[in-house]
Amino acid sequence: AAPEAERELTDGFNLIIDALKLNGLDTIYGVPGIPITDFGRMAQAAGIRVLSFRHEQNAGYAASIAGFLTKKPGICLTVSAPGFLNGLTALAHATTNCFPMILISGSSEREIVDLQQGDYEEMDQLAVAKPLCKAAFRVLHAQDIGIGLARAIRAAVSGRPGGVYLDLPAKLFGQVMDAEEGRKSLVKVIDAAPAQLPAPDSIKRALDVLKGAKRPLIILGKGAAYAQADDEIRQLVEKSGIPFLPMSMAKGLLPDLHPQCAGAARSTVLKDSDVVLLIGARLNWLLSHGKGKSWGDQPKKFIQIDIEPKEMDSNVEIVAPVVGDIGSCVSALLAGMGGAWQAPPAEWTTAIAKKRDENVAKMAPRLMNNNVPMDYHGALGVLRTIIAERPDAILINEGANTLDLARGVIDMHQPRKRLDVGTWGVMGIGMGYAVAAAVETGKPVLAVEGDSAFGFSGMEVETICRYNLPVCIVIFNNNGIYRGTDVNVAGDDPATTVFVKDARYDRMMEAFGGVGVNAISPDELKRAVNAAMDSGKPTLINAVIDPTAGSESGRIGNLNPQSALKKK
Ligand code: OXT
Ligand code: ADP
Ligand code: MG
Repeated sequence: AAPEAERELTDGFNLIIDALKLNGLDTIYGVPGIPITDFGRMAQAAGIRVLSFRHEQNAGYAASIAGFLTKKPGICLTVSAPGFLNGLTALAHATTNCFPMILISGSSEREIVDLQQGDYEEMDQLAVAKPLCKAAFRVLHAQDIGIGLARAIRAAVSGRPGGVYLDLPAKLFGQVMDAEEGRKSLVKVIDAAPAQLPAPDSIKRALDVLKGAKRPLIILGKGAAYAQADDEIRQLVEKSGIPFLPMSMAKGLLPDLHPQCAGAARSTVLKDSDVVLLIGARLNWLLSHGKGKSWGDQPKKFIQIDIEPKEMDSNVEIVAPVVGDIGSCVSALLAGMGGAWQAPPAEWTTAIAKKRDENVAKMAPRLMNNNVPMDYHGALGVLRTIIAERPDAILINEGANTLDLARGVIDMHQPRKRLDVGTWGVMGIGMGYAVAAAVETGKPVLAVEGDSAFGFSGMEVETICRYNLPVCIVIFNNNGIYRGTDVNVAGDDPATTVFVKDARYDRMMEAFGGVGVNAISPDELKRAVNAAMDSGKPTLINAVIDPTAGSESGRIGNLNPQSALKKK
């Protein structure tokens, strides 16, 4: 053996970088600081793209949506206690939405943390993270870095995807070991998300139920978009002739203008269907838990395709559970359908088409209005045309009215192009998603943001300018949350839902060298967005919206609690 002094050595810093690269994880979203500043520098020098944010929550949201878009875990890197906690909201969001993500946080010294002796940024991060993510691991020895990262990757992407926490104490980075031993300790994860084939019986059962349907419906959720089984899903829909309803982030999986799309007849298909095939969509609040008024009083049979067996019967009985990955399950259904398949009764499909055409016709004139100040429909009519002309652009959307109306008005034409607030209806995803969408796809990004929603991540416009990303932000500025007109009758403070009147968000963009535009009419908005999309320059358009135009909580006002005691 070579004498100690001549042996080639490596350390924790390099082993983490090597382990990430070995597994194709080539992008990190984070915020630097003790103990990970040098790690970020070294990772950048080693060819990993390291994007520095202004707040860890936004870096975390970026990592979460990178996971959704790529099926690889998005990586978020933070410092200890406060940085970790800032990132943790996004990790919990990733877990809730079934997006694969790994939050890597530096942490303080175990000996001091465990005796609670008051270390710099002391916190038992592993314990805090555990209940909020799918799995949490800590690596104490350099020789375990390879295995630690492998476990994190597998936990994030296999089965139902989710968030994983990886705790790296400061001391680990500087630990030195023999370079050859270090190389051998790394693990390239093979088949990180193995196909999970459905049981043949479950396929037969599902097809039997589907064959007996008079008014069948397919609901596509964001799990179906995530699965990237686009061709198989399209074949299933078209071969079966069954109308489909896309959940928000599944819009575009098949085009919204597809003749079988029932998006514009939502209430009709939920109420009147008799058999519902759920593909990667949960029967949670967004689907009224599969029961109650929105589902009508016709008896329903649910077939559900999901990779998570525990999802079955979560809210109502699932008569035909199909457990497996969506690609394998849909392929098996297609094979089982054989050559000929009886299309659903024309009575059903024409009833849906009628309702859809009515709703579309009702909306059409509102989208053409050229009102000043703009209302939501006038402004969204313009954006809808822009997305139709640029179908590969990515649309990011958050707010209340800004979210709910944009979801209905802006048709999507390609899979995974609509990214929004997801399962929690969370405000603050906007700028993090915009950065990751631009970085991961190289496509132009249009972020349609309520003025409140934007405020949760607004400082990241600096990040967008710094990396010169092709992001156009349109702020629907109605002076507040839901509306800009509330008045506080009890004192001088402004009402809780209103902001500074007539604020000029466009000037924030100019502060960092981006393009800022104030648009007061649909025509101005159209010109400004097209210019931004053509130039690819970071742009923020302050779209002035009538402060009276919105409604309380958008389309979900019914969720606000009411008290019998409330004064009339
Ligand atoms: O069939 P019917 O007749 O019923 O018609 C339906 C469709 O068929 C039809 N339709 C169409 N018609 C014609 N043409 C087309 N193309 C078409 N497509 C559809 O339209 C209707 C409606 O269809 P839709 O939308 O599909 O169906 P519906 O009934 O709405 O669906 C139900 C849901 C539940 C699936 C849907 O509503 C949904 O997905 N909702 C998501 C809602 C959501 O997540 N909201 C965000 C949270 S709200 C609130 O919590 C806010 N906060 C608090 C807060 C949050 N969230 N987070 C954090 C960290 N802190 C605090 C805050 C602070 S919102 C908010 C800020 C708001 O202010 P902003 O300034 O940002 O925004 P503004 O409101 O603009 O001021
Ligand atoms: P939406 O909000 O669009 O209705 P949800 O987030 O509620 O969608 O549901 C997504 C579902 O998709 C989750 O239950 C998740 O387990 C499932 N899922 C995610 N990826 C896959 C996959 N590759 N195969 C099968 N199911 C998946
Ligand atoms: Mg608003």
